[in-house]
Parts: sequence; C-alpha cells; structure tokens
Amino acid sequence: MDAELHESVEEAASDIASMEIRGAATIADAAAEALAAQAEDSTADDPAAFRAEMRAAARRLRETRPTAVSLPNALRYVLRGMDGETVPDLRESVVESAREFRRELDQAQENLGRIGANRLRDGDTVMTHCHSTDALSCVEAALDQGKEIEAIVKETRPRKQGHITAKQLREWDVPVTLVVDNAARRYLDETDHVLVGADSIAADGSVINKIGTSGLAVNARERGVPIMVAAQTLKLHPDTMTGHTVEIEMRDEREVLTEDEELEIDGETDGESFAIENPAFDVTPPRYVDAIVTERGQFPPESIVTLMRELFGDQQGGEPWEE
Ligand code: RUB
Repeated sequence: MDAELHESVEEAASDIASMEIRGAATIADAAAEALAAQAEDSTADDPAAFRAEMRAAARRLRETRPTAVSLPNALRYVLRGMDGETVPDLRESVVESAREFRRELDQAQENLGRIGANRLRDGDTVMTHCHSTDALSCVEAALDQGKEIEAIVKETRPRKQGHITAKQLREWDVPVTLVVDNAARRYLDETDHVLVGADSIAADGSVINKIGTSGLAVNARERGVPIMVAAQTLKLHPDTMTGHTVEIEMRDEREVLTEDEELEIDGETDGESFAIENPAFDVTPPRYVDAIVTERGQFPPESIVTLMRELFGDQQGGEPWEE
C-alpha cells in the first residue's frame, strides 16, 4: 500500500495538473514546498517508513505534468538531500534541502535576469510568448538598469497566458501591445528580440516551450529578429544526454473547444465525430535559437551540452523516488 500523502502534496499535485500552478519554475518551487510539508508533518515511526512516504509524495507530484523537467529536477534535488539514521534527522534534511532548492531557484532567476538584461538595449521592444518568469526577470533587470523596454505580448491560445505576462509588465509600467498569436509575424517588424522561456532544454540545444514557440522562432529568423531563451539550468533535461526525448503533454480538448462550440459545429457533444488535438508544447530546433541565457552565463544552443555534462555528468543510477 502507498504511504499516506500530506494534503499539501495532494493540493499541489492537483493544482499543477489543472494549471492553477503553472510555468516550469513555479511548478518546481511548489513541488519542493510540498515535499517539505510532507516531511514536516510526517507521522512515520521509522526511517524506512519515512523514506517510503517521501518517495510516494515525489511520485504523486511527478505524475502531474510530463514536459517541464524542472519538476523532476526539483524532486531529485530535494530527495538526494535526504540523509540521516533517524526520523527527526531525515525530516530536517528534507526540509533543509527543500529550503536550499527554493533559495537557489530565486537566486538563479535573479542572476539570469541580470545576464539577459545585458542583451536588451534602451528603447528595445521584446515579443513574448506564454508567461515565463525567467524571461520576465530579464525585462525586470533591464528596467532596473534604467532601460526603457516595450513589449508585444502574444495572447497564447488556448490558455491565454499572455494575459498574465501583460498584467505583470503593466505593473512595471512597460508599454504593452497585446496581439493574437496569428498577428505575431506582422509585428516582428517592430520587434528587437523574441524573448521566451523554456520548460526543458535538450542536450542538442533544442528548446521545448509553449506550443507556438517554434513557429515564432522560424518567423523571427526569417525576419532577422534574434531569439533569446531565458532558462535557468533547472530547465536542462539530463535524460536527453542519453538519447531520451522529451514527452510533449497533450491536454484536454475542452481547452480548445467548449461543448457549446462543438454543438455549433457538429450538432453533438460526444467528442467523437471529429478530432481535436491540444499539444501544450513544441520543440524549437537549436538552429533557430540565438542564445540560451542561464544563471551561469549565456550560451549558443549547440554548446549547452558542455554545461549539462558539467552539471549532470556524475548523476548515475535510478530515480530517487523509485523503490
Ligand atoms: C509555461 C511555459 C513557460 C515555461 C517557462 O507553460 O511554457 O514558457 O514554463 O516558465 P504552462 P518559467 O503555462 O503550460 O505551464 O520561466 O516561469 O519557468
């Protein structure tokens, strides 16, 4: 039987699955927080039971969404910090490991922002896609440097995360033009940088991000607009070093078409007479990306594998949440 899960773990897992909690960095942060809550309130009476409980919590969080590698990277980080011979020692190690992870995540985003801001000049216009806290940290740092930045914000169907981006930018007094996704190419003529985040970066430098990123990148390249990906090293996908591919999440068709809309088209709402597909992410090949900005510096996508070897080279063996 699986160990009992803390309500914070259940809550975080269901909020991640429903996208109440979304965006790769925010998901990682919430997962680490949930593991800490599980550890803090654990009623396990021996170390083996405690470890089993932590593994079960990590598995529950892991199964929520498949594409953002920040989630398993967060779970690995916290569970690899689990150490001790007694339940109190184990508990303390998990809580401390989660705290350290969350501190590093904040710090990495801040450092990445400062590096990314150096690419932005006073008066530049960025085009955004989806809502990325890593990408926005570059704009925030540029504003802190006294630069004036404007933004063309893509709506990002079907979940319209562009609205979150627009709201944040308006809070910073950045002039925003919100456009539907289909208008992006037209507005590239007024854009100095395409600035996006990433859910995962593969060893060959491919960028996995919100569906529509790859089309935007191809169009931007055609127009000569540089494409900058802001992604802290938490987004580097270790499994891709051994040839694994990144799973692209397919989401519910109701995000694309409501029952009423389906009725309008088809006279039925059985969801069977025609297909609706809703992939949440796509893959931008490295040749369309000009720079990947991390907290460790900025890299041409083809050289990201060197950084991955440095960071993950010695990580062998199974996952810490497996028995
Ligand atoms: C979010 C998305 C974001 C990345 C990076 O997709 O694609 O660009 O997660 O975000 P969803 P961050 O809304 O489906 O989660 O920089 O905040 O980690």
